Amino acid sequence: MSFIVEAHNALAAKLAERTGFEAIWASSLTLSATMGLRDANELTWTQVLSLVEPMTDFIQTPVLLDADSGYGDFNIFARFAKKAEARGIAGVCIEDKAFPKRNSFAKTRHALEDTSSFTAKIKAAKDGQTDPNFCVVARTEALVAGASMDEALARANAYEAAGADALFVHSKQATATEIQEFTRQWGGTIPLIIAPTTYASTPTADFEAMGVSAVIWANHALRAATASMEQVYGEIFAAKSVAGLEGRITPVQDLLALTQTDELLDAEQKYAPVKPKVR
Ligand code: SPV
Ligand code: MG
Repeated sequence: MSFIVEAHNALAAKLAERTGFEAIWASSLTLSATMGLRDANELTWTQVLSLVEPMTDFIQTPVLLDADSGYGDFNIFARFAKKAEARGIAGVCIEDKAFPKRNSFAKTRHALEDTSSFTAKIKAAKDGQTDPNFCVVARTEALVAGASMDEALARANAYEAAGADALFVHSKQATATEIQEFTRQWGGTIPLIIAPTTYASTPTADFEAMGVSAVIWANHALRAATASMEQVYGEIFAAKSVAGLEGRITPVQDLLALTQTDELLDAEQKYAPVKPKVR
């Protein structure tokens, strides 16, 4: 089983890579949140690409980009997928929600897109790719939207038949019961991906036993960073001082190292050495 973790910027992606994660989830929820936006297609697709490009520039680990419902029809999504591939993004994930989508955990109605429009997006993106390793992951939100298990299974089968490289089945339940039922009934052959955010207490070994190929921990880095920033802001504000923080926060030298400042200093010696003053 593979483990994919969320990153919302290049620095987070680098930390995830250094930790050893096999792939990065460029989450629409967390990318939007870092921009002060709702996870509701408020970010435009060109903004999404601009936000993810520094991640792929900075790491070698594959990035799976959360492309919401594809930002439009088959044509828009195929264009998006081409641009993503050109920027070194390993794969794009699209979900079968109507545009504009809402985050799966937003307490609202979740409208599904009809299967034929959605499969057209999968086919157009697959037909348009030039790198054979580029992936299109199809995500069904049927269970999130309150549709039946049969509907979820029928959609999953249609997405596999349309050429999806993997299937992501999402659930907002507090337990893995419906995911378990889905995996029991689904006869598909493409890898199965899940994001256990609400059913996080299910042991990972159970997912493996269900035949899940990859788990996405979809938002935990930004949530950790948010909690940590709130804590530190609170302490600084209360103390009107930063005394006592060193040792508990990342040293400045570590930030310089993370962004390979040494490499710049070496280049400086080579290309722009400080010349001794002529007197
Ligand atoms: C995201 O991380 O943006 C996702 C997963 O799409 S979820 O927030 O669970 O919808
Ligand atoms: Mg998303």
